[in-house]
Amino acid sequence: MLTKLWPFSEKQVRSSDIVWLDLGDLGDLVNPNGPHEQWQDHGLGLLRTILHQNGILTDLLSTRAVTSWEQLRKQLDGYRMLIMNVRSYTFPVAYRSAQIFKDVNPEGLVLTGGMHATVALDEMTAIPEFDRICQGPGENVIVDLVSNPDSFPRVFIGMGAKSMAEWPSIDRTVWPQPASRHLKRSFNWPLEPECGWGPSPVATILTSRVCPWQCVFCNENSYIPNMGRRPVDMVIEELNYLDETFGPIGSVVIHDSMFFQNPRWLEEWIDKYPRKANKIWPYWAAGRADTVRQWPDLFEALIRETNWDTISIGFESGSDRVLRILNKECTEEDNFFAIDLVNRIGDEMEAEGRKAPVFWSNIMLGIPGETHEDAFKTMRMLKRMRRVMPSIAFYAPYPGSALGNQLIAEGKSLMTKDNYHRFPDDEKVKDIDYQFYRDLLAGKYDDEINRGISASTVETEASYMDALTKA
Ligand code: B12
Ligand code: SF4
Repeated sequence: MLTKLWPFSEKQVRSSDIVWLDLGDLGDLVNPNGPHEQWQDHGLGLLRTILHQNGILTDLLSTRAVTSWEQLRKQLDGYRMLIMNVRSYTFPVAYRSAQIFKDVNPEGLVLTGGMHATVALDEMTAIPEFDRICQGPGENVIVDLVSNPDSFPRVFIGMGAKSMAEWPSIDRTVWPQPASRHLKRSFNWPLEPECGWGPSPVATILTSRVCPWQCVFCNENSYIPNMGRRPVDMVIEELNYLDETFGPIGSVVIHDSMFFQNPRWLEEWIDKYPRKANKIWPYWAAGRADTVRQWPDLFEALIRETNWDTISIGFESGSDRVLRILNKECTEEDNFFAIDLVNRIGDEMEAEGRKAPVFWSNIMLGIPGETHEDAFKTMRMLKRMRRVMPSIAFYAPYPGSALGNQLIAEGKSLMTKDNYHRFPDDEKVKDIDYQFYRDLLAGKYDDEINRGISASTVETEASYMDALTKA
């Protein structure tokens, strides 16, 4: 395996003529913009683990560990094969890397897969440097592909496991290391840095793969095949192993798009996690307001008994009109129910001397069709939350989602193949009055927002500009 030296050193120890290139913005593992940029790619981790377990060693490089394309060029020189997991937001970095790779290794082969291949195949096939493009899951195809790429057509459909129970635990030492002395000291790799959701170091983990809902800005179940959830015992065993081997773990992030689904699994989690985990680590995980309303007891038990401490809810909007545009299938009432429940549980836990749970509240602004009054209602909803980390972003029309595809087709998306990796406050859709939203977040309309809501609800007077989050 490649022993990565400091990013400013050109020396590499090579053990293979195949290289997996981890993707992200240049320098994110040297001098990152924020903690999320340092988090690790489970797709890369899973597939590299499978390759290594099957005797196919790969070296690792990362665009995040270099600070210039020139550095990357030198590092890529001499490899026979380049492999990449391409998501929409890493597509620009991926195709530039492939061009550099071919420049220095004209006979080399570039193998790609990942979300962008599934949702925007035309953009992938337009890059001549991509020699193979795998759509969909890759766990049951990666070994054959890397061993015998000639037996595959340029574009092909991958093969996934039926259940996450079939996935090996990721060997996390296949992940890239922090690439500066300062970062190396800040957390114990291959655990991950904290981002304010819980104490460092963080173990990120997946227990489920696909969210079954159909929100039009996301609807990942239209492009990710469904698969069985990882058994509770395997999740706990993996966390205990990580704790004993690399820990102690400070907190856990459950990366599932939708953790709060499948009540039977959740009941087993409530039963086993407190008993079998080395520690009841506090964790971040995602839910929906309507199912909180549907299963309030289950939700409360998860908070109280398993330390579900940072509750990510995709509230998105405080207006029924907009929630309908988004096909969120949640109502204002559902949102208020979830907010009031978490406020109440938080008050009680604090009275018991325990730490209260906090919302990680996902909010979208600048949704096509949203009126000023809709946006005011969203801000009012946010103010109803007593303990909240607001995660606000201007709506982004990602390919693959129904609304994203529609806006792209209508020529209204401002996201292009060169700038998919957008920041939360970038302008992403034509004809949206972004100045209004910037003023809104800066507090210019606070009087209007506060009018009509009770004084006790108005918890926050602060500007929400800092709440524009890329996660
Ligand atoms: C965890 C996660 C994150 C994490 C960590 C990201 C990271 N470093 O990996 C965080 C919180 C940081 C994050 C952030 C964002 N994310 Co995110 N994230 C996810 C999530 C929930 C899981 C990803 C994952 O690990 N999947 C499991 C692995 C195993 O799957 P995989 O990587 O796709 O790999 C499989 C296949 O693609 C294939 N494959 C991959 N590579 C290759 C290569 C070859 C050769 C082959 C054959 C096959 C193959 O095989 C693998 C195994 O089946 C997904 C949703 C999802 N369900 O996947 C969204 C998702 C990837 N994120 C998404 C988005 C939009 C974002 C943000 C832009 C959101 C924002 N607020 O703006 C940010 C951008 C971050 C950035 N750096 O700029 C979108 C991407 C849409 C797209 N078209 O690409 C997704 C799909 C969510 C959604 N439904 O919209 N994200
Ligand atoms: S936005 Fe959330 S609830 Fe809707 S489909 Fe995506 S992950 Fe599921």
